[in-house]
Amino acid sequence: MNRQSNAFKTLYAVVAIAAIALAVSCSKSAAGPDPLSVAVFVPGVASGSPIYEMLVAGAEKAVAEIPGATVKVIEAGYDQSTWLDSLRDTVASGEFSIVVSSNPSLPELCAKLSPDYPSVRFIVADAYLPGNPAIHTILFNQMEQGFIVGYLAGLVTKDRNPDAAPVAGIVAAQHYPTLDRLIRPGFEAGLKAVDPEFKLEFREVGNWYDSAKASELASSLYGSGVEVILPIAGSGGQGVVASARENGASVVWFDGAGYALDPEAVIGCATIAQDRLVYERLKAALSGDTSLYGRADIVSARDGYVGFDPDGKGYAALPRSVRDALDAAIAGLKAGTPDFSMDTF
Ligand code: RBF
Repeated sequence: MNRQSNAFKTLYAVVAIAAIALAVSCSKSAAGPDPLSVAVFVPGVASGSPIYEMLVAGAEKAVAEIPGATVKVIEAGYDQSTWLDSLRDTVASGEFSIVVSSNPSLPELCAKLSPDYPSVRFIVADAYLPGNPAIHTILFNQMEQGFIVGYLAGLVTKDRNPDAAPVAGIVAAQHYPTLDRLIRPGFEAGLKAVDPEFKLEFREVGNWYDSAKASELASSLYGSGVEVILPIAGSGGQGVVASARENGASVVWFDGAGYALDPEAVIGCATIAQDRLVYERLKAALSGDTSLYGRADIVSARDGYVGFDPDGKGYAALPRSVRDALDAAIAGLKAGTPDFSMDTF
């Protein structure tokens, strides 16, 4: 009898302790992570990819301006098959209220994890997913961005080789929807606005870092008479620049920081204001603006998020007539001609 009542006492004690532990852990998760704690999730490696370097810079600037806010940068590396697990580790740490990222494939991963981590909010640039109450996405109108450098590539090619069959190149890491549906068609539209006879040569590297392979692909294009190539290859794009330098040919660059790679080979850079965009959206979120979530915005040349950086030696060295024609085309684009505006993607 005595032994039995002791056993019951022990059982009660165990149940009571378990209940207290459960209550404590519940109250902890109900309180949730620090509302000013931010993770910047880089799906790749920041160095060498301006779109990611600007993501980090924009987020750090926003956090620096909000008293008490903190930021941690997490680089997930180039193996896309590991991104979901890295993102899960990030949100499951319980450390972060806001995860900021940039990549077209990210919203789907955020949407998968979100139901299990309801207190976490996601801001994803360079992406499009409407209607998820935990996720804000912003897409750049990259048809405009492609058009700007396509037009420049067309002008320069015709200026240097007026009698040759007009051709230009893209060296891309891989196929994905924004490339296939916006960047490439925009680039082609720019070329054809100069001369409807333009042909586009497209080559695929297979990853976002192999500059040796990108350089090989570029060299064979330059060797076949291509004058200007657009790399969409992350840090692999540096191989295209190296090949252009060796072949006395040219590169048009995307996103930002292009001229720093080579003062002569890089003749133009179509920009996105990713750093300003990330700064603005994260600052709003940290200031308590919850209206962002659920929204999928599209930003464009008209509102200044897509443009052109003229401040490079390679651009300054182009003939005046080419630069004037590009200026006119960019002014036209901002005024809506051609009209690449889009409400959805
Ligand atoms: N762009 C980069 O500059 N660096 C990268 O490492 C990179 N990785 C990407 C991975 C995936 C799966 C996808 C869909 C796109 C990636 N991009 C990367 C391209 C990026 O989203 C954007 O389209 C280009 O930077 C042109 O603005």
